[in-house]
Amino acid sequence: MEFRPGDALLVVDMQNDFCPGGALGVPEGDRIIPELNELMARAARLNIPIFVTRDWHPQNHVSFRDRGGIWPVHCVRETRGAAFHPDLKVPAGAAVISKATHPDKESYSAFGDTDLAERLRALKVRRLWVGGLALDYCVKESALDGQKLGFEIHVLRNLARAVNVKPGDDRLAVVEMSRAGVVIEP
Ligand code: VGL
Ligand code: ZN
Repeated sequence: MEFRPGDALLVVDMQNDFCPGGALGVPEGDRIIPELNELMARAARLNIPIFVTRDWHPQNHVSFRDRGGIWPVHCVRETRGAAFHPDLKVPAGAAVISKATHPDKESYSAFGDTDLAERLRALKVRRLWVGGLALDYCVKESALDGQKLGFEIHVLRNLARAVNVKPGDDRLAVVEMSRAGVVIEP
């Protein structure tokens, strides 16, 4: 792919807890880091805005099993598990977007309860390239929301990995995004 003016790059939840060995490890989640690093470096050189999200939960977040949710405790803000993977090279100018910060609200989407849409509009962004974790949760919901908000969304399939709670969730996510008008890039 090639960046052009009006583009932005969104790197979703490349945090320790979503990588193998983490509290909610996504299979091969760390394998996409080198290519994401290259892409972020390329975007930075071209002055393409970069947004890097992080799941940033309070310790009593509603998505955790001890509160009736479906997930183990993960990405508790300020903890090691919530930190970006140490190999991820976030360029100096990138903006960090923290999401799902409210104890009683789940938000898989990078657009939920954040100012991401406003910031993209302020930068005159029309097209958004998306990669990261997890394809079947936060990447998918961010892509669907972005599309609804009027951005042209391109998901970089090879720069994302799925949790696959059920086998095939990755394929379902791709179908759902395609149907909504999201472009799935190889
Ligand atoms: C995510 C499960 C729970 C994600 C966040 O980033 O995809 N998945 N919280
Ligand atoms: Zn979460």
